[in-house]
Amino acid sequence: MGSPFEGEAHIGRTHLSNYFNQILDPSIKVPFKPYTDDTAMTKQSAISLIENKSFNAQDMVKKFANEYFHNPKRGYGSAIGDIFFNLRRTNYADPYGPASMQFKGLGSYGNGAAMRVAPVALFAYHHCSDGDNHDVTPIVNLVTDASKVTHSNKLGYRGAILQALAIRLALLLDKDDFDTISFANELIQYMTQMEVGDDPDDPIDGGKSFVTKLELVKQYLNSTEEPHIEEIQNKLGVHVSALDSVPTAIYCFLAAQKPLESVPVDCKFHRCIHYAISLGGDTDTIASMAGAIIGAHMGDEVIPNQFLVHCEHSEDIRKIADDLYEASKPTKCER
Ligand code: R7I
Ligand code: MG
Ligand code: MG
Ligand code: MG
Repeated sequence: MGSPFEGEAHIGRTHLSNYFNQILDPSIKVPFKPYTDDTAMTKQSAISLIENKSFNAQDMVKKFANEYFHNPKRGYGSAIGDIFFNLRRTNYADPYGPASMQFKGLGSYGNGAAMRVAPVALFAYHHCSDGDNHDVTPIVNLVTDASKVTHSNKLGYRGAILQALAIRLALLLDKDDFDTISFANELIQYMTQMEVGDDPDDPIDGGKSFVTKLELVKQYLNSTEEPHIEEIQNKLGVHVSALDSVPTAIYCFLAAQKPLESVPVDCKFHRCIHYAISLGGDTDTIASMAGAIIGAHMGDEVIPNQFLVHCEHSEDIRKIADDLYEASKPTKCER
C-alpha cells in the first residue's frame, strides 16, 4: 500500500486521504496494488520455513534468488541483486559468502533483512516458546542467521533483530491497553545489551546506535504535541538503511495507539499504516514493518477487508500465514 509513495519527500495530507478513501470505497474498482520486494521476500522467507519446518540458509537464499530472477522489477535495493547473481554462479555453495562481500566487505546496512523478518520472528516465537517466553536468545539467533544471508553489516542484521523483538513484544501484549513507554523501554534494554562494547568511534559505522533512536521515539511519545514530519524525517529517519527506518516503524505502531491529529481515523490499523506512509521516504517498507507489528498485536481481523482487496495476492498470503502457524507448532527448541 505504501509503494506508490516510495521515495517521496512530501506527501500532501489531502492527497493521501483521497488515496485511502478510494481504497475504502467498495464501489471504486481499480487494479490491485502490486507488492514490492518487501512482500516478495517475506513470502519466500515464510515458504522456506514452512517447507523445511526449520531455518535452512541455503534453501532460503535459493528461494530469494529464484523469486528475484522470476520478477526482478519489484523495486529491490540496488545492491542486493549482486548477491543473487553471485549465489547462482557459485551454485549456492556458501549461502553467507556473497552477502559478506557486499560494500567492500562491510556488508549491507539496508533495511532488507528487517522488512522481511516477520515470518522468522513468528516462527521463532511459536516454535521455541517452550514455556519460557522471557528468553529472547532463540529468536535473536534465528533472526541473525536469516538476516546475514543478505545483510552482514551489524546495523543491517541488528535492525532485523529489533523489528523481530518488536513483533515478539507485540504478541505478548494486552490487546486493548498497554503502556507504549514500557514497550520502548523494553526494546531499549535489549538493544543496550547488544550495543555493549561497541566502539563509538568505529570507523565502519561511526558508533551509530539503535538505542539513541529508540530514546528519540520515547521522547516523541512523551511529548503532548505530535512531532513535525520534518523532525521525524531528519532525526528518526525514513530511509532505506535499517537504522533510519526500523525505529521509525516501531514509532508508527506506538504513536497509532492514540488518536493522531494528522491522521483523523478511528481504526487503529488504518491509522498506523496511513501515518507510516504520511512520513514519506521509504513508505512501502516502513508501512509494512509497522503493519507487521500491529498485525502481531491485534490479529488479522482488524485489517479492513477493503485493504486486502487492494493488495496483490492477499489470499495467498493468508494461506501462507496459516501454513506457517502449522509448521511452527511448538517443540522443544534445539538452540
Ligand atoms: O536492504 P535492501 O534489501 O533494500 C531494501 C529497500 C527497501 O526500501 C525496499 O522497499 C527496496 O526499495 O529497497 O537492499 P540493499 O541494496 O542491500 O541496501 C539498500 C541500499 O542501502 C543500497 O542500495 C545502498 O544505497 C544502501 N547501503 C549502503 N550504502 C553504502 N554502504 C546499504 N549498505 C550500504 C553500505 O555499506
Ligand atoms: Mg519495496
Ligand atoms: Mg541487501
Ligand atoms: Mg522500500
